[in-house]
Amino acid sequence: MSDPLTIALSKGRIFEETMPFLAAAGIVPLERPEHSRKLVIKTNHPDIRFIIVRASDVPTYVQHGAADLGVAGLDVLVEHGGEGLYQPLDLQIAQCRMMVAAHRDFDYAGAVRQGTRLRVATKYVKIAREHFAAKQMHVDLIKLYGSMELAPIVGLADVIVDLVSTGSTLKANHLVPVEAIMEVSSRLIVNQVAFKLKRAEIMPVMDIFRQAVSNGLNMKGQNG
Ligand code: PRT
Ligand code: MG
Repeated sequence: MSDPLTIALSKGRIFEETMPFLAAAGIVPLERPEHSRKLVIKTNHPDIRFIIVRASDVPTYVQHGAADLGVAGLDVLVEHGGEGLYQPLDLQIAQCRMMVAAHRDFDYAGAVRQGTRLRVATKYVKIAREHFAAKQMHVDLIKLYGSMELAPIVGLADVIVDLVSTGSTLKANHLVPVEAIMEVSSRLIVNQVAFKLKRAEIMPVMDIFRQAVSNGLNMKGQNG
């Protein structure tokens, strides 16, 4: 018997929105990550298991072959760089938008016009750096690991770069989106070496995802 295929997922929206794709092929987890502390989750399919890791660690596990496949947001993939990864499929799940946001009283357009040097707080340093470089704006990047919305309120930064889905987090903190950077959705990723060596095992799993995407299953699976 060969090793099971390992699929790296993060708990929360990625796990929840990925399950319908596999359920369509009769593959279901034997446990739910939110009800279990287990980080390795078996499925009813003897050759497929999940590992539960931080969203930003999914590409790293797949890159190094600790997982054969994974599901990761485009935000996470751009920050990671995509080395060693094959990205065959946009699953169109966990959709959101990378945006620049500022306090509602901050004159972003004016700052851009005047070439003001902005302080930008973000978890997405690479995306932010490339965005402002393309606009030929000089910025000081401040790396944060969460709660970016706080930074403009307490004067740590002029603007933030963060993901926005409903916009309610920005609103609750008196922030407004001032510029869109990119549309974000989650992708199936595959270890490039595994794709060659375990092609016979991986192709059927990729086909399950591909079929489910073309059937629009991602829309039914969305939980916001
Ligand atoms: O939470 P943790 O620190 O462990 O990691 P994570 O935030 O990276 O993981 P998770 O599971 O929250 O997100 C996984 C992926 O979901 C991300 O990499 C994105 O590709 C995608 N996604 C989709 C989102 C959102 N929508 C989203 N709204 N990720 C985060 N958010 C956050 C956003 O950062 C902000 O704090 O939700 C807040 C805004 O939401 P709204 O609805 O108030 O606009
Ligand atoms: Mg989160």
